[in-house]
Amino acid sequence: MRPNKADPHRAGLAGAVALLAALSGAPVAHAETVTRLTFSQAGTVLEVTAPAAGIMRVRLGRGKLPEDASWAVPAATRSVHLPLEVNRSGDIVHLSAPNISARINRRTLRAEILDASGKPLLTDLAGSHEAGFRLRGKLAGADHIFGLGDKTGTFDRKGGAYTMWNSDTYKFTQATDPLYKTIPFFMAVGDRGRAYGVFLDNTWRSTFDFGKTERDVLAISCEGGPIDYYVMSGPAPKDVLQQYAHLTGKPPLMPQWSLGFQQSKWSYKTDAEVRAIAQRLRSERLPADVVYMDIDYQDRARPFTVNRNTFPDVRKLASDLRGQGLRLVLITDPHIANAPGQDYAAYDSGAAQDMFLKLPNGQHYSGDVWPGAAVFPDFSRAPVRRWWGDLYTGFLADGVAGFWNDMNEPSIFNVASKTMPLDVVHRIDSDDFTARRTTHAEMHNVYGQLNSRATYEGLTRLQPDVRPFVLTRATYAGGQRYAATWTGDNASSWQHLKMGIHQLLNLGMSGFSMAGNDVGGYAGEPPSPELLTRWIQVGAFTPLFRAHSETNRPDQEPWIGDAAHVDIRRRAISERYRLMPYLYAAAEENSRTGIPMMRPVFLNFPQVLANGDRLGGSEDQFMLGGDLLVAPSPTMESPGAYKVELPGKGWYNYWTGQRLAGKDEMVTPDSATLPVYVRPGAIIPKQPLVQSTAITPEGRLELHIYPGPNCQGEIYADDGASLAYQRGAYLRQRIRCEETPNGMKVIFEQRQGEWKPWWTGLAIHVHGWAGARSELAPDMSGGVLSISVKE
Ligand code: NBV
Repeated sequence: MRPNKADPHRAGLAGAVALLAALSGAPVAHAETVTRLTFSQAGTVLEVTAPAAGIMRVRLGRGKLPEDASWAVPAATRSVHLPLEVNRSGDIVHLSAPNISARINRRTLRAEILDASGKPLLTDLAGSHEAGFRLRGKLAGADHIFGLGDKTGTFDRKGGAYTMWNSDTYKFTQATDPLYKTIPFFMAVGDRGRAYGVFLDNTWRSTFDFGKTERDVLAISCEGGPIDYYVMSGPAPKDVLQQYAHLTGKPPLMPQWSLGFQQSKWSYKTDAEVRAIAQRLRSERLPADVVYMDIDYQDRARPFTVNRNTFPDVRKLASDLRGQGLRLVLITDPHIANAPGQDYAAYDSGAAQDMFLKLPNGQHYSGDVWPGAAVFPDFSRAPVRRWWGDLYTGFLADGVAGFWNDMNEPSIFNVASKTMPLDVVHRIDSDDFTARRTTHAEMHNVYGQLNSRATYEGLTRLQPDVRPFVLTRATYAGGQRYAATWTGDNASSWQHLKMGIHQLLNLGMSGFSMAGNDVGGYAGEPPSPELLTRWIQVGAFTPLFRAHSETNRPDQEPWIGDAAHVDIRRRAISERYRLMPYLYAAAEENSRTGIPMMRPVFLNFPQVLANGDRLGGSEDQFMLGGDLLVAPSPTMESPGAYKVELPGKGWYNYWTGQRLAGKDEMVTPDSATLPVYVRPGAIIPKQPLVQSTAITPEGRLELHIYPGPNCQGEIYADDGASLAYQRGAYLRQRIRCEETPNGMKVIFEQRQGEWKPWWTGLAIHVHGWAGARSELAPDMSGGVLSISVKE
């Protein structure tokens, strides 16, 4: 995509085309292969590199190339330049790297990126370079567009236009845009799941128009910053997500407890209230791992303080909760009270070390938030992030397990813009950026990401062998390396429940797998018992399962309402704990590959996309891992029957274990059961019910086998909390099954890793086969088990 003031079609533009640099050393005129190609034409410079197979990077600038630095793509990834094979024919220079190529017109500098077979993916149309820039491109084979983070609008972004500007959007709706996060990455998916991706690494305010204004034309407008984009050639949707993860990073494996049920509310206001919540979770036998403390635990809403009247001893509270298998997560907002001379350590140490953002006149910028007037750390400086990280020392010593970075768009009260003035000065001093001053206009969209990075890096430094848990509201591409996220201030409505699923699916396709919605809804009218119940049922199958609601609302904990509802909710939460080995294996896979835990059906089954516009009937379904398909009603609250279309024949009903006779199923909604199906060929590990991941299950690991093609599953286990798994203390084992004339062989492949898991043996359940059940000794070293029972 080429922006240019000059008309790109005008013939005879002055200036010879120069192939400026060939880092391989050989002059291009005589070389077949280079590692970087730079073109210059009429004052515009364009450079093409291939940082990995299937990925092309294009940078373009007026006069010179933009700075080669990024908050999203680490330097080590950007500095790899694969060899490019160069072929020239007239004005066209064709550069090929493995699985991707680019065609550059050296006169117009128009770029076209092609896939491995030479089919165009993104074709540059003329753009412009006035006041920022505008890129236009033709999107080939883009029946559907996904990604762009948390945005609502429609699940499939095709035909829509979206703005990137991190915003505190209380009670957002389907029409609200922008929202909290900026992830300028999307994936285009066409027939039979042929996919490619585009990532514009630019933090400035921008808009993405996917054919809304001009049919089939992608238009990206940016208020400033570099033209620096990557095209990923797929070809499968999973390949694109792995290519994007290669660029922007895979999420760390989070502590296993963060996959447990998390109970939050703004706010549990006293030590006694937090204890009562913990007690009630246990007495109601509602499995849970986390209780959150929102802003009211603080002294006058000042971050990194505690109100000692209401919370006299956080250390004792944390330790007593731990005794009940519960961990504490505390909110720590980025706004530090502007309170000089008041013995407020976070302010005093920050001011003394010049850590806060300033106005152009050199004064601290001060804006109103919870503590009243507040100052803001300049997270674009590495020393500031270090100082911020150290602020967690006390809470860690108290035994607090995780931290919640809210309000980091940053959100400011009492101003129309809801954020800080654009001329606030940031002093970038980080990574491979040139140390320089810039304005908030450049840093706004990355402020939340850098806030969560400071927290994550601080926790890692302070407790090097403990996996951090950080939850952030705002972020930028690549922020998955530091934090989990949630979709902010949703409302308690059926529509939000449905929309929230689409938000999580798109977040998963934007690098953020560990994401959740406030279960039950945060704002508005409180949820009806039915809505709360269904939300808990759905939430139990989403990666981050956190119930949360705003202040001054009736209680919304899972025990609210009549016993029948509480019972359904208890069963949903308990089922998640039984599925923990499966869930944890999906989290580990995500951290290793970038494939999200929660996925649209087409990610696992691209063939559902064969029929053009539709998503194969899967618009309102989602998958957790590779084997479970969750199918709530498309109308959510409606009692009407609906058809569940499954990707192929022979799926199983998760709850009954029965195999479906046909391909699809008519379902009549029933509040007690959320329809969930299992892939034929799945092997799902489950464990005995425990009330917390802190409790080691006793007995056998269950392996649920659902006979079918491609029969396989995986077991993954480690200590759930430390980094010992990186030093070999893990267990990974692939298990396959093969049907034999009178039964089945279960094949345990060679185990990897040294970890000794908790189970004393395996209990094998073969579904769809009457009475097929078998117990076996805990020999996990590999081997074959024969089961000879068949209906
Ligand atoms: O800290 C209070 C709330 C929090 O409960 C919520 O989850 C955040 O999204 N926070 C917003 C600040 C509320 C501002 C009105």
